[in-house]
Amino acid sequence: MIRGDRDKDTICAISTPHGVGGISVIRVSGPQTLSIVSKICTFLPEHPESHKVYFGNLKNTQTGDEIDEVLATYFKQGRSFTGEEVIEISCHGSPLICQSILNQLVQLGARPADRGEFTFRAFMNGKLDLVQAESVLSLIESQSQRAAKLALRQLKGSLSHKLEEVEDDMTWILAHAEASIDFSTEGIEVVEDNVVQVRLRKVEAVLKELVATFKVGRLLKDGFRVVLTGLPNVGKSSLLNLFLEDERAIVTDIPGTTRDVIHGDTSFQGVKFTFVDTAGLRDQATDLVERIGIQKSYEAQNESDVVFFVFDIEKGLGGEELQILESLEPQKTYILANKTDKIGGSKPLETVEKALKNSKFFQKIGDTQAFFTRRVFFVSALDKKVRSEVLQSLVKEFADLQVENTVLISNARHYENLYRALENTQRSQSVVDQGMGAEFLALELKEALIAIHETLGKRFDDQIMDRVFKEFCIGK
Ligand SMILES: Nc1nc2c(ncn2[C@@H]2O[C@H](COP(=O)(O)OP(=O)(O)OP(=O)(O)O)[C@@H](O)[C@H]2O)c(=O)[nH]1
Ligand SMILES: [Mg+2]
Repeated sequence: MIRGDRDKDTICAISTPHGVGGISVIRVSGPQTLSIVSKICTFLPEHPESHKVYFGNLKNTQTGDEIDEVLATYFKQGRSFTGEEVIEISCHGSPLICQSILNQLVQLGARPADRGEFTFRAFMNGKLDLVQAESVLSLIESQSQRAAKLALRQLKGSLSHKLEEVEDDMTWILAHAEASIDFSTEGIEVVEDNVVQVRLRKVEAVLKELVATFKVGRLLKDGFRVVLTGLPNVGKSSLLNLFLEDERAIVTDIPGTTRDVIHGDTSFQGVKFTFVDTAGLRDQATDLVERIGIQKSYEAQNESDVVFFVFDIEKGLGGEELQILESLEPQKTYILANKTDKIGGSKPLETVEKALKNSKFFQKIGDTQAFFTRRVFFVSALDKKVRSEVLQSLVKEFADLQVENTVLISNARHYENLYRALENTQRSQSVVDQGMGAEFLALELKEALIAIHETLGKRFDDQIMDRVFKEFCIGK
């Protein structure tokens, strides 16, 4: 993919979305930028000022024909996103115009950029560390306000700083451990074990905290996936429409109306939610289409963060309902007792509790009291207020961290690395506890440090680079 030996090339790409738009931006970066662009943008002065915009006609060098009226913004080396000399050409947003400008640039010696190559160069030139490079992508792709905020804070370095603190502590311990190895033959103790333990505990605490934020971080970044499940005709599709504020799914009083899986996105308090409606579950479905729908419904449940188990309060929680409930994972299950309007809006919590008491589902719940207060809702699909009541409680339970002040991890690569660092740190502690000697401590700590360095990109190989930059598209 991205190869180091081509890093001296001057690269170019369209950095705005492809297709027709008001304007498009073509980005050119590399040592030859000014000399190449000057040939088509003859209005540029010999020594343009950095961060200044120049206006003029962009011309075809062979025919002398005018291609477009453009704005060219100049960034001098060291003061651009990539760290190289950069010119951004804003032209009119026609794919044809963009393509002919790109053709011109390539003919004059620029090379079309690879995926993420601008960000890659920013990383190689020390403008960003790897965590920040990844946050550029998260920011571009963020689908909710909270996700965008999280990405922006990471771009500004919140996570990087925290990791650098961990790195400092690890380096300190490692240096002392290595010194101890050198002096061990002379019987000199460089640092006392308890001093090392204190530092290790500090590192462990920070890593533990970060690793634990991944669940929330990932939900903030990707949003919640909520699947509605239950018997046919209980009101799953009606509730989907209510949550999406859109008549997305067909609602009828015929059991077995929904057969396919229906998705829709919505956002609440800056968090993205994807709702998934599925076929009602029933054993006696004889229709092939419905049976396939039911199969898909089970698959959707497995892929979800949260399951809303919906039942009809008028019918109550009978054997069939309990059978479905027992197949669900309690940690991600919410119970929505629907159609309360039919029983005069009452909320017979005791009845639900009683029905659940003898079920296997109940036995799997740790804190049953908390489950009943937080996870059981009495709703009516006819009542618009239900949307905010239920979503509010989800946000509260999963995402109500002070996003502004908490450093969260939301990227699987970071999670894997930090988890690895945590394990090594914990092993380092037992090495010290057991008095196994500085060599063993150094060995474990080096591994932990490698994991931190790989996260920040202070150490990398092709595999790491590929994993990070393959997610990017061309022009970023
Ligand atoms: N009174 C009342 N009727 C409801 C409520 N929710 C749904 N219904 C009605 O119940 C019937 C079934 O609703 P759906 O939303 O299609 O139920 P479903 O669970 O998606 O059904 P399947 O797709 O067949 O599995 C429709 O006639 C709805 O109008 C509610 O809260 N109160
Ligand atoms: Mg339905």
